[in-house]
Amino acid sequence: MIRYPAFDPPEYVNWQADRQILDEYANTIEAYALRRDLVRALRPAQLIAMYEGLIRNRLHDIALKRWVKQGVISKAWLGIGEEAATIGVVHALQRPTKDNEGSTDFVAPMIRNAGACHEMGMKVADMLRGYLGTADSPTRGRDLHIGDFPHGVLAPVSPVGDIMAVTAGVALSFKQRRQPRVALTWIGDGSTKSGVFHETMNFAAVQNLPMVVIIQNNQVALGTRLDQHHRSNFADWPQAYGVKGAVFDGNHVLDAYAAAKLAVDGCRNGEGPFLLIAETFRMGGHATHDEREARETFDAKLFAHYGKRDPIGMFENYLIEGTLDLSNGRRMRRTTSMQERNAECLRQAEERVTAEVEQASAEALQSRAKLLSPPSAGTGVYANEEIVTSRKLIAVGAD
Ligand SMILES: Cc1ncc(C[n+]2csc(CCOP(=O)(O)OP(=O)(O)O)c2C)c(N)n1
Ligand SMILES: [Mg+2]
Repeated sequence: MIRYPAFDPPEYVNWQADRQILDEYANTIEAYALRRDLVRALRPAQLIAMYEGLIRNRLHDIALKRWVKQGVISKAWLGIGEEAATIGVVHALQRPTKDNEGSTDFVAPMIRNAGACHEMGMKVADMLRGYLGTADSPTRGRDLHIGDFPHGVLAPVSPVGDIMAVTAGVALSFKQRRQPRVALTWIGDGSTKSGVFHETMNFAAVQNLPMVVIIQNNQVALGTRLDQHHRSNFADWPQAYGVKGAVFDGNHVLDAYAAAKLAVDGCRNGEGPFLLIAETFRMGGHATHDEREARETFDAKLFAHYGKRDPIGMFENYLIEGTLDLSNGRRMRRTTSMQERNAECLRQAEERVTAEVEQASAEALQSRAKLLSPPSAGTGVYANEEIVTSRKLIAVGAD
């Protein structure tokens, strides 16, 4: 993909694929037969959609970073370097289309999983409006935690960990209604230390809920390194809760897809819940304000290690030099002309998504004229303005 020196982590600016790491990437898919078969069954349209999803996620974050540098917003929480753990997973779900209303899966992203919102069908412009707090944003200017029920997206909950309990509630409702739907959430390595994580995992396990939990281990919680807040091996945790689970490469969109698809299918067969662990790395600060601190928090070798494993660069190279011709879906012997065709398919995909995000950014900026009106503060909340301003009810409350 095109690189953006003013916004990309330095490791990505002149990014080149490393032969040995590319071989490891291909071997990861071959390592588990069940995952390998799912990946082999993917058609060009699905692979290109995943590639577009990764690019959309990266460009959404770059648009926000540009706004921070321009002083449009004060800071942004980004998922740069962690996109595969979001995009691969969402593509394993039953996502909203024109004719499947009421039967789709449900996601509860963290703010770092913004890619889940657009891949469930939310418009990038609406997500960006969330950051601007405009009156026409999905939360009508109330919060930058963005979600949208009709698209099957629960907005992130600010106290970390609490979204686990809400997701379990959604999964419980699917089970009680006997709907073959799955609720999926991500939780950071740090947030797994909250009590609600433990309570929810146990509750989901004993209730056999159709719920997938992904521990997104990006090796850090705010400014606290993993080794400062964690002793055990996450891979042992599914067994501790008596649930099925697995580890996947969080920088590998196909591994993420396949691991999530097995879990989601398992939930539909009544084998839930599932606890998956994505191993990845935050390539920036907790948010845009502390990127320098993040560089001081970790050994530069860790940035270098993950920097060579850019989830977009790796997937792009894998597709270009693979045996699947993206232009016609045929498996073929590798040839230079097929590599050129594949590269051209991906270049066009990137061009489409770049135009989409640029347009979204311009549309969102236009919304800045739509400011929130103070009286609307009582709209859309449990106690609406009539109740709040009704003397009678206030008097009852005072009793
Ligand atoms: C209950 C609670 N405590 C503290 C915070 C402040 N806080 C926001 S994000 C964060 C770190 C989360 O780390 P992790 O779960 O690893 O997720 P990551 O940011 O790495 O994706 C903290 C401490 C919060 N939002 N909620
Ligand atoms: Mg973390």
